[in-house]
Amino acid sequence: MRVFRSVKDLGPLDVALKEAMEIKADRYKYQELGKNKTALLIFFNNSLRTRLSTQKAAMNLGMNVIVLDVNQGAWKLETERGVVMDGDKSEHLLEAIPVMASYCDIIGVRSFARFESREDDYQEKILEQFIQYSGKPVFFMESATVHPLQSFADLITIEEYKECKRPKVVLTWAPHPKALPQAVPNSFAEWMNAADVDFVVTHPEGYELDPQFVGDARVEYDQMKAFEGADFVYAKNWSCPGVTRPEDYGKILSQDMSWTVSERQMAVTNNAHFMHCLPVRRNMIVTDDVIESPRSLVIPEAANREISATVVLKRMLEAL
Ligand code: AN0
Ligand code: CP
Repeated sequence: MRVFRSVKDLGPLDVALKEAMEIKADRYKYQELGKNKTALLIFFNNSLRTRLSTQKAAMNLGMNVIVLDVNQGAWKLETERGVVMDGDKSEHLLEAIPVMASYCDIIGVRSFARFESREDDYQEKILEQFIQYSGKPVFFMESATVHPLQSFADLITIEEYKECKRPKVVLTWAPHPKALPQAVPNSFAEWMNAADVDFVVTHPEGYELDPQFVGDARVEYDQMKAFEGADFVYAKNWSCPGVTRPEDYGKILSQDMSWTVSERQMAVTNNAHFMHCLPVRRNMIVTDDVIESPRSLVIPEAANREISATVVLKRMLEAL
């Protein structure tokens, strides 16, 4: 595997899930694979889980790891070609990428949506430059539009906790005080469409996800109706994807607190498990009671980030 951004990059999901379970049973099984190989993890944005779980995954495989927080100590980077660099940015991404690549074998990049231009974000301008100019395998650690390591961990978690063959999985929008990216719901929708589940998306009008990710998934604007009989409830806030009105891209269209996941909605589910990628704002996205309930999977879900990252790095090491 040279690039990891989409569910398609993994190949057949049953094979990938088997590999994940094998690694979960013995996470050091491939500790010789990464000997004298270096992973470079580059963060343009904050992280707790991705940073720690991906480092741990690389160490499971015997790799060396370098972590760079671009905004803390590195030179401020210009990302647009053709700019006269007379401002506060000292270095251009076009030099920085090959320099960084020269010190490593595999590169992970976190670079969130900037919300300056829908086109720039959805064209993945930053990650595409890493793919083009690094000459190294690149995996996405949440880009402008996708978060595949999260969705893979979510899929592993659903596989572990499902109580029927084809569970009903509901992705629900929930309110949040800041405009958040669409990367998590985009990838979750993409992965659930590829998995053997009954998938439903619910959100207020105007929050329609990009068709390239949501595909033909059932969209239900009535949250209570969507929750009926659900086996898994996956909550997430996202800002306006700008599908129906491009001028609203990245805006907060609703802060309707009736969408906060509480016992009221959970009562109509099939005793559903609650999921969220974290970090989560309590009593905005989900009530204390629901996130603390025995049906909440937020901690095992986060723990599975180590497993999804180990599978991805293993696949990339095998292809070096
Ligand atoms: C980010 C987001 O919503 O994309 C990261 C989630 C993994 N969340 C925040 O910025 C709070
Ligand atoms: N879920 C997730 O990616 O968390 P971090 O932003 O803390 O890495």
